[in-house]
Amino acid sequence: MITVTIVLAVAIVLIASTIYFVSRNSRSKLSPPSNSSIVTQLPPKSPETGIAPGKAESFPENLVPPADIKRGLGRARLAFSRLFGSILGSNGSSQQVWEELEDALLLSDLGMELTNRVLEGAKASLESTGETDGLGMAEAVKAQLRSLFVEESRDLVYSEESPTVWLVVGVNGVGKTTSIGKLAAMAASDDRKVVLAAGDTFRAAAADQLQMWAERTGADIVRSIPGADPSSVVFDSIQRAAARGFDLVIADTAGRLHTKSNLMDELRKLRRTAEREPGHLTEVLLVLDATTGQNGLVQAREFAKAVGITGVVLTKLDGSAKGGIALAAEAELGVPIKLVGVGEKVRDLIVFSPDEFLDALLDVDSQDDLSNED
Ligand SMILES: Nc1nc2c(ncn2[C@@H]2O[C@H](COP(=O)(O)OP(=O)(O)OP(=O)(O)O)[C@@H](O)[C@H]2O)c(=O)[nH]1
Ligand SMILES: [Mg+2]
Repeated sequence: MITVTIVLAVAIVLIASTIYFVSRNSRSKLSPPSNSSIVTQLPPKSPETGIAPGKAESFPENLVPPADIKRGLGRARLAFSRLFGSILGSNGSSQQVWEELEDALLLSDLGMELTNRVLEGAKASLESTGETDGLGMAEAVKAQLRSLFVEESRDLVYSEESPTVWLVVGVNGVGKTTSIGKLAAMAASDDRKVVLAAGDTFRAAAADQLQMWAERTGADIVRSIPGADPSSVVFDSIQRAAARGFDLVIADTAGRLHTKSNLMDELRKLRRTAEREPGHLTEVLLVLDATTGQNGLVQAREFAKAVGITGVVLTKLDGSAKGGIALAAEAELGVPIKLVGVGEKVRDLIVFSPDEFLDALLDVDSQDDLSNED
C-alpha cells in the first residue's frame, strides 16, 4: 500500500512538471526572435475598423489648426521683407541697392557662392529684359531664389506593399524625435497605422520621449534597453508591422555615438536592415536645424554621403533661423525639403512648398507687424 502511494505521488509530480515545462516552452516560442527586451505599447483595436482608437484627430491639440508657413516663419521674414520693401522702392539699377541685397543674402545664411549666383543671375536677367525699375529687380531676384530649389516631388512616399519604412537621421538635438511624433500624427490622421521604432538606444530617455509621442498619436512603439543594437529594434518593428498589417514604420536614430565614424557605420547598417523584406524603405529623411546655419550644412553633407537621403525636414524655422538656410540646404544637398518644423506642437509641421515659402518670406506687406517685434 505504501509503495503504491509513493509511486502515485512520484507520477503526479512528474506529470505536473512535464505540463509546466511544455507550457513554458510554447509561450517562449511566441516571444519576438530578438534577444533585446522589447516593450510594446499598442492601444486596443476598435472592433469595427481594426484601426487603433485614439487616432491623432481625437487629441485636443489637434483641434488647433495646422501652422501656416507665413506665421511659422517668424523672424526669418523680417530681413527679407524689409529688403524687398527697399528694392521695390528703388530704381533697380542703383549700386547701393545691389550692395544691400548682397549683404542681406549673406546675412540670411545663403552662403557666398549662392549669393553670387543669385546676384549675377538677376543682373543678367535684367540686362536681357531691359527692366530698370524696382519691381523688375525684385521679380528677377525672386526668380533666381526660386531656381535654387530642385524640381522634384515633395510628397512623402509610401510603397505599394506594406509596411513602408522611413528612416529619420540627423545630428543630436536637431528635432528628429519631435518630427517623428508630428509625422506619426500626420500619418494617423490619414488613417495609416504606424509603428515607431525607438532606434536611438544611445540615450536612456530617447525611447521614453518617443513613447510619449506614440501615446499621443495612437501609434505602436517597439523599444529596447539603452545600449541595445538599433538594427534589432528596427528589425523587430518591421516584423511587428508586417505581422499586424500596419502601414508604416518610422525609425528614430541616435544623433551621436562615441565616435563619428561609428555613427555613420551604424546608420549604414540600419539602412540595410530597413531595406530588407518585409520592409520597404522609401524615405531616409535628414532632419536639419535651421538655426545652425552653414555649420549644420557641413554635417548634413556627411549624413547625405554616408546613408543617402531622399528628403530634408528643416526644423526650428520659427526660432532665430534666417530664411536663406532653406535655399542653401536644398541647393547644396540637391534633395527636396519635404517638411518644415515651425514649433514644438504636433501640428507645427508643414508640407514644404517653395512658392509659398518665398511668397511668405518676401511678403512686403508683413514688414510693419514684424518690425513691431524688434
Ligand atoms: N521651436 C521649435 N523647436 C523644435 C522644433 N522641432 C523640435 N524642436 C525642439 O528641439 C528640441 C530637440 O528636439 P528632439 O526632437 O529631442 O531632437 P532630436 O534630434 O531627437 O535630439 P536627440 O535625440 O538628442 O538626438 C526639443 O526641445 C524640441 O521640442 C521646431 O520646429 N521648432
Ligand atoms: Mg531624439
